[in-house]
Amino acid sequence: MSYKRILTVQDISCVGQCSMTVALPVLSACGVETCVLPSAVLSTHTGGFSGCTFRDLSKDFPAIQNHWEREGINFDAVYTGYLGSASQIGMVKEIFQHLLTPGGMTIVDPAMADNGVLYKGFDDVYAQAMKDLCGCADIIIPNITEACMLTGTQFQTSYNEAYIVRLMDKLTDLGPGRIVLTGVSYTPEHTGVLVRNCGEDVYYSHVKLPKNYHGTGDIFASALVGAHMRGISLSDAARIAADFTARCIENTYKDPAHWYGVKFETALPELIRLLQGRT
Ligand code: PXL
Repeated sequence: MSYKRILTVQDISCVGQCSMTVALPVLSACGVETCVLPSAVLSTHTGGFSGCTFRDLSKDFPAIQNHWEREGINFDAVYTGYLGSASQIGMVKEIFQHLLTPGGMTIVDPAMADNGVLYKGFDDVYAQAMKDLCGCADIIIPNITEACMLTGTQFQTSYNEAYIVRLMDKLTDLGPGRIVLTGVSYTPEHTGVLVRNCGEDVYYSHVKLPKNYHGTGDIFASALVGAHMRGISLSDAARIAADFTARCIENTYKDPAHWYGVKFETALPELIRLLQGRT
């Protein structure tokens, strides 16, 4: 297996088991060297705690990028998640242009919304800037809410396959070569992911567990990116990431005190097992 180096750009939510605090361990478990650029530091994530602190780190980006360029540091992939501000998104585009190895990959999880609404602190200007970033990416990993916001589509809680295919077509029109749409659920008992790879759609579904948690989108995206960086095809990486995420939820939902995230650490051995012998 070749050893790849990735840069992930997302926030540090100090408490909450999401974004950077899951991306770093999950990518490391996948055997990928993981460098980090924190977009912002928050005391907790914004979903369920009240009064969290927020420090945008955009001002540090140019100096960090310059230093890396002087050192000749570059990356096989840049993977972005929750970003600090609309103006920071422009800085991320600079990073895409200057810090990738030739043929390096850009992967954008437009982490900004769920259940039909934007996360606290984001607005239309941010959503428009994210749309622009998605247009520059090789792979995007939106959920259905984000896909609707990126494409100006009315969000629906119930839908059919034609609605989802139309959504995928509109996402394709934005420009990314490959799309992994998450949370695609055609029956109440199942949920899944739809992967569009070079015009071909592959759907993978599994049993829906009884609770939703913050951070599971980040866990899915990190495992997907880590598995794909090992050389596993995007659709197989999506299966592995979906099975891993389901296991994280399974290991958590019976503990009502653990409401703010999933106990992903307990499922890391399962992720490593799913990857074994694959590359
Ligand atoms: O998991 C997405 C996420 C990441 N970072 C922060 C968040 C959220 C979701 O609410 O609030 C700070």
